[in-house]
This record gives sequence, C-alpha cells and structure tokens, in this order.
Amino acid sequence: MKRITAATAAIMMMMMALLISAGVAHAVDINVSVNDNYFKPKKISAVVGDVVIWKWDGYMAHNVVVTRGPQKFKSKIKSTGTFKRTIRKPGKYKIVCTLHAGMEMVLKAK
Ligand SMILES: [Cu+2]
Repeated sequence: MKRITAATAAIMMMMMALLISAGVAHAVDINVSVNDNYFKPKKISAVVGDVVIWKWDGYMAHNVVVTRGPQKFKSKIKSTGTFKRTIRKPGKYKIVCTLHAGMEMVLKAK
C-alpha cells in the first residue's frame, strides 16, 4: 500500500512537472527537410523564439538562404547535416536554395 502511494506520488509529480514545463516553454523545434530539389514542407508557420532545423535528406548539395525577410541568414552549401536558426523577428521570410531555381519556401513568423 505504501509502495503504491509512493509510485502514485511520483507519477503525479511528473505530470505536474510536465504541465509546468508546457506552460512555460512556448518555443518549439520546426523541422524542414532539404531534399533534391525541394524543401518540405514549403510553407511553415512559426512563433518568435521557435527554432527551425533544416536537415539535408537528399544526395545533392543545397543551401538555405533568406532572400527576403525581417531577419537574414544563410547556410553553407552542403549535402549532409543540419542548419538551425532561432526565429527572432516576426514577418514573412522567403527562403531559397540559390543553387536550384524554384527551390524555395515561405516561413511566416508571429
Ligand atoms: Cu538546392
């Protein structure tokens, strides 16, 4: 009986911790696949503070470049790995791979 009580208390504490962390942490990770030759998804919505993680899933070299938007950033040209950016400013971002015409995406941040 005492054991069950302790386990129940532990579970309740874990649930409370989860609820508290969920209430405090608004920022989320948003994953974008960098593929041959497209971004997936092509449209994403973010909240300031969110982290966007682009992951190279194809075989060819690509980059991630903001051509229009409130915050400019640019990855290296590469064919593996990831590129992360924390979105700091609200607005509409046009993001392209400068190597492939038409390989583009839109990020809207609030
Ligand atoms: Cu590309």
